[in-house]
Amino acid sequence: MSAELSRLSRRTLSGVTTAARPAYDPAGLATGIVHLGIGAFHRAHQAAMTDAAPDVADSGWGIAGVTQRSTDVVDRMRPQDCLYTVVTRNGGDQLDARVLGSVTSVLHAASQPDALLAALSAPATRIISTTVTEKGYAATLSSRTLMTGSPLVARDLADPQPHRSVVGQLVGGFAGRADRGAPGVTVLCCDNVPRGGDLLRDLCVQFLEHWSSSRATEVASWVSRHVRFPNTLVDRIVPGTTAADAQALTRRLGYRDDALVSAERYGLWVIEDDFAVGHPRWSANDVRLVKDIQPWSEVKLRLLNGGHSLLSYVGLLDGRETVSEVMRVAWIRRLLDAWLDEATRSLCELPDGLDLATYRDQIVSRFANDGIAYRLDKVASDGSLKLPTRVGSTASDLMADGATAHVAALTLAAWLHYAEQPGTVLDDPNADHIGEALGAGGGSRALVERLFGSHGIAPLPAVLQDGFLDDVATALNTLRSRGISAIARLMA
Ligand code: CS2
Repeated sequence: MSAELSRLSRRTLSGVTTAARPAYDPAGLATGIVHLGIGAFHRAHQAAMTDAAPDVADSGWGIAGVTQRSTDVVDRMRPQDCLYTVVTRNGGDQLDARVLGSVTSVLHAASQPDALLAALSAPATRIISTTVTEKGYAATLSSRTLMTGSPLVARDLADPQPHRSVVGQLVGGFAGRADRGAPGVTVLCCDNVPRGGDLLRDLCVQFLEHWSSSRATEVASWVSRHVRFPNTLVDRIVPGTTAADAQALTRRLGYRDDALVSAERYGLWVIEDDFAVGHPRWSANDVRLVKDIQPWSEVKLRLLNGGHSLLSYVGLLDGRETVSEVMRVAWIRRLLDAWLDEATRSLCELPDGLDLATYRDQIVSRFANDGIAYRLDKVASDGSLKLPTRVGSTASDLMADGATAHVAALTLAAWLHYAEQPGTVLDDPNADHIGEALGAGGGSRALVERLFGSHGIAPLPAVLQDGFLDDVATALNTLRSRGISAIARLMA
């Protein structure tokens, strides 16, 4: 049926009556931001907040979105002049739909390296932002080091105009800016990586140290003088839009939109106020500018993201499919409460202006939102990268204080037990190594060591190496011998 409907574009925009339309003329919007990784999350989060900024058009804060290798987003957005709809729902049948015009173009990095480097080094580009997921930085997160041997990084290190890896693209852009005498630029890392701005700066510095170009020293000095890397925290639950969901929404909206994104209504972006040359006048409801991100990011990564991970592995072992579905299982809800208590106890400092009790209630109702279907297997992906920062950090602050971290231990054990189920196909950059570790035999403690030991696949800090890893092995033994119903009984 959607083939008969007109497709969203600048030509058809004036006919849209079922969704709010941009408050400015998208055709005249100039570009001031280049975003690496224009997936659903960016479109529903940073691009939506920038679209709503009152000076988006006057100050030229349009976004050139970059997709790395797949052309899927290009095919979805270019025929629509990069217009797309964000649908937000808080449960029930009510929805709020908005057409956004803040994306001005979509570039395909693999086939358009020159256009990419030109956009990154354009004098009008004042912000370069990234959402490429934890694995997209080609870094060992535990030691915060660039994987100089990874194929894309290695090729970029040998190239005077690097453009294949994310860090190579940034450095290629900086070199172009230095050449053109372009102004400085702010880099915003918008992934769930603690102190992601500091990480990206360190990775760029490491790249420059290994770069074969004779310009490496000159560009390094330009970067230290002209580039800011404030840390940020991003928060909005954005499940991928399923075909069935897209079809139902198309019917309600009355036009075809192949780039539509659905998300929850809640959205928050916290950014350290350290910009090289300005930023959009984002609404204070959307964006908080702060001095130090650390307390914000610890609260969110531990309570929300850690809670998500716990629900995903326990829920999958219990045969469930979505986050809102597991929230209706009474014992899992109680387990989430136990996690929220544990994660709260681990916090060293609370963010200024955040009411923790309200934030906690919000997490529970956001997870229970049945207006969005967030699949547990999506949250379960990339556990080897996600778990140390969400759950390992919680456990290490608790254990350093002499406290226990039982729910953290159970979460890690549930991940391993989920991974070893016969039907599981792990979506994780370390899937091969994890498969080998699972196949190596030797009992639960040995497996836990291969995963989380100091030289393991997802190494945890020294303070967790003894007692805590024993707790993970004990929880794994319980799951192996008595299954997930043992935990259900414990929480009854
Ligand atoms: C989730 C996050 O998939 C996951 O790992 O925990 O994507 C989460 O939905 C976002 O960080 C919410 O801001």
